[in-house]
Amino acid sequence: MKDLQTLRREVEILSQKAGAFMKSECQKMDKNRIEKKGRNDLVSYVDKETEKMLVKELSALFPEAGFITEEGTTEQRKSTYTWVIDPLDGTTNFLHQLPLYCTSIGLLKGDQPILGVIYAPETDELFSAHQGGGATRNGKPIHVSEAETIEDSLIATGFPYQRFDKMDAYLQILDHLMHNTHGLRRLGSAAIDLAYVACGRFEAFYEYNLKPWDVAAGIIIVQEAGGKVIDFDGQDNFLFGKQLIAGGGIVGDLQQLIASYWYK
Ligand code: 2AM
Ligand code: CA
Ligand code: CA
Ligand code: CA
Repeated sequence: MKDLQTLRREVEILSQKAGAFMKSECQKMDKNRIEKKGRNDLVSYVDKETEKMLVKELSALFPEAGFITEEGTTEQRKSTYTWVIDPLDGTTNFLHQLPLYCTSIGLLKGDQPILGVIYAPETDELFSAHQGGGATRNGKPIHVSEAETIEDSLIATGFPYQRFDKMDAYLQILDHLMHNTHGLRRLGSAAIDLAYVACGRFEAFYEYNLKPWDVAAGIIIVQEAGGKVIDFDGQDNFLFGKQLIAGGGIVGDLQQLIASYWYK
C-alpha cells in the first residue's frame, strides 16, 4: 500500500470536498427529503449521496480496502484494511441547521484505526492523524488536555437514544458529573466530541452505545494527540464494544468513576 502520510493528505482533501457539499446542501435543506430510520433516527439524501461519493473516491485511492459505512450504500467487503465511514455525523444538527456536523473517515488495519480524518465544514476545521504521525488541526499539531482532576474538567457526552437496563447507573453518573466538573456538554456529534478532546477543548468524552463509524477516525486522532481511549472496564473493546471513554490526564479517574456506578 502507499504510505500513510500520502493517503492522509488525499483523504483530507476528499473530506473537504464532502464537507463543501454538505455545507451547500445545509443552506437549502429540502425538508421533504428527510427520512426516519427510527423515531429519533433521521437520515437525508445528503448522508447517502456523501457516502456514495466517499466510497467511490476511497476505492480509487486504496482499492484493496473494504468498507464499513453507516448508510450501507456499499457491500461490507472483508480485507486486512477497512474504511470506516460516517459521511455525516451530527445529522440531527445538520437538519436543524445547527453548525455542528462533520464527515468522519477512519482506516482500520485489522481492528486497529491507523488513519483518521474529521472535517467540520461550518467551522472549517480539519482534524487528522495517522499511526506514528501525530495529530493536527488545520495542519498544526494538537495535544490533549493535561488537566489532572475531574473537578477541573469540561466533559462531553452523548445521550442514549433508547431506555436500557443500566439507565439508573447512567443517570447517577450524569448527576455526579453535573455537580463535580466545570460542566458537561452534549454536542450531538461523537466525531466532533473526539476531535475536541484531541485538541484539548474537552478534557474527556464518554458515551454508551456508539457505532464504529462514530468513533474510528476520532480514536486514532485522540491517541496520536497523546490521549487515551478505553472502554468502561478500562480495557480496549471500544471500537465495536459500544462503550468509550477518551481523554487526557483524567481518563483513568473518569473510568473508575463510571465503573463504580455501572458495575454497582
Ligand atoms: P449521526 O448523526 O451520524 O446519526 C451523538 O450522540 C451521536 O449519536 C452522533 O454521532 C450521532 O450520529 C448518533 N445518533 C444520532 N441519532 C441516533 C440514533 N437515533 N441512534 C443511534 N445513534 C444516533
Ligand atoms: Ca445516523
Ligand atoms: Ca454518527
Ligand atoms: Ca451519520
